[in-house]
Amino acid sequence: MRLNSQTIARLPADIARFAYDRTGQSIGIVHFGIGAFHRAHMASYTDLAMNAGERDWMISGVSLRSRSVAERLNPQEGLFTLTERAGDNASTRLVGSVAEVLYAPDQADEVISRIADPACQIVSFTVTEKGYARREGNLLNLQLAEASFYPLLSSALERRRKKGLPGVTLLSCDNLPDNGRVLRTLFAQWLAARNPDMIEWFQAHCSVPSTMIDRIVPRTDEQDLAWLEGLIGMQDPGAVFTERFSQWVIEDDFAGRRPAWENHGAQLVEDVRSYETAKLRMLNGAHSMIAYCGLQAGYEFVHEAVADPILRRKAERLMREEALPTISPAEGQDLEAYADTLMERFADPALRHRLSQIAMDGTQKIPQRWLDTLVDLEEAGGVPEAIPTGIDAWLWHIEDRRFVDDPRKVELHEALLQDGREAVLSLCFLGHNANAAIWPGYTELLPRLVMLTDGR
Ligand code: CS2
Repeated sequence: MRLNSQTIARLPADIARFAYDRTGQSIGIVHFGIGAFHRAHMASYTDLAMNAGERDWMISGVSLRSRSVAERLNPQEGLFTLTERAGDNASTRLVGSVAEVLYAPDQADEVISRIADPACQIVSFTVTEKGYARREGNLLNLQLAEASFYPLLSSALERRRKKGLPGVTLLSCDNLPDNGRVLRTLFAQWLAARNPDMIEWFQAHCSVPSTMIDRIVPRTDEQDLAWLEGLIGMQDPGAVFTERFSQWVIEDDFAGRRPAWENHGAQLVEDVRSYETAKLRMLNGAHSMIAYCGLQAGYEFVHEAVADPILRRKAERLMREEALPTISPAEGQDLEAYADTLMERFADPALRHRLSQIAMDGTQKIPQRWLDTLVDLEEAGGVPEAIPTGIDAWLWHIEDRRFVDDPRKVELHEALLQDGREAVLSLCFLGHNANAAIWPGYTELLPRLVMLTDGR
């Protein structure tokens, strides 16, 4: 038996579920990149909002590269369970906010018409760092952008303009600094190159707020699915598993309507920057270090790596002595307490968060997680120690071909073979000269990076 609208009635009574009628509701959100992270985060907040009586916030999920989520969710009409784990406790609830999953390469027309529908208010994104097709210095790589969401979004917004419809809010939920500004800048570059007539309308009618999103969502595996089947008495291949913690800080700048997510734990603020910097440099910075150093030490999961006193000390040092001093907290933001909570979250064995999941796409993650910290720390006269160990472990990681999952992996290996580690650092973190001019801090950083990681 498989989860769907017919079998819901046979779920055990203690599985919490929504009370709203899904069938009469319009799609108010189109989401690019409907992976586990979106389902455990934004889809959950939106489900709670509809459960509290709001209407027409059903989500149309779009997959850009793989059919897998569509194959898991469409046969069950978008329904899935969300399990929160903490220590020995787990609680499972049914989420109803996803209406469908479209596979963009086959269903471009459907994607465009969902966004160009008057009911659509928000287009959101968790396409990962590489999905933005961004080169150093916030420049768009047009060729890579072609295979991402850019052409669909641009055609859909053009259709809205032609129909005389209002603009939409573009909501990036990816781990990039200033994600709203980055998306606005890159999309404007796309329009300038491919659809210049649209630039003015886009700038005048659409808003692109920044957000900070935080929830650890390990990749679901067979063991999780088997456990769930035992609990609910049916199969749910769309299930997601996460921690209890969840945070969402959103810049309050919407072009149209939005769900009252703030009634369900989200914070709507004027400026997200200090939250975002703390999250990227402390949480994600420590995560990447734990991932590369942990793999190097032979561990598989985050909780195992932080149980190692040496790695734990390094993670503490990275967060408290290297990242923390570079962040100016917002009023009421307690960064020491934040570091305490992070260590607790990392240590929870219930999450079974694989180091290899975090280690992927290092070239896309390291600049905002480590290099920005290094630049600011050195400027303030601080001496980094944990971050260079992390860089060294990342270099070890890419030297070992078996592990590497990175969009620049071919270039990385070529640089490594021909000119060694220094060439890799300069290739990834300086780009060519044109970009070095845009990231001046990094030009000075290179010789330091080489020195810091040399001979370890
Ligand atoms: C992780 C993040 O995979 C990774 O790179 O660092 O996905 C992390 O779990 C989330 O940002 C937590 O909010």
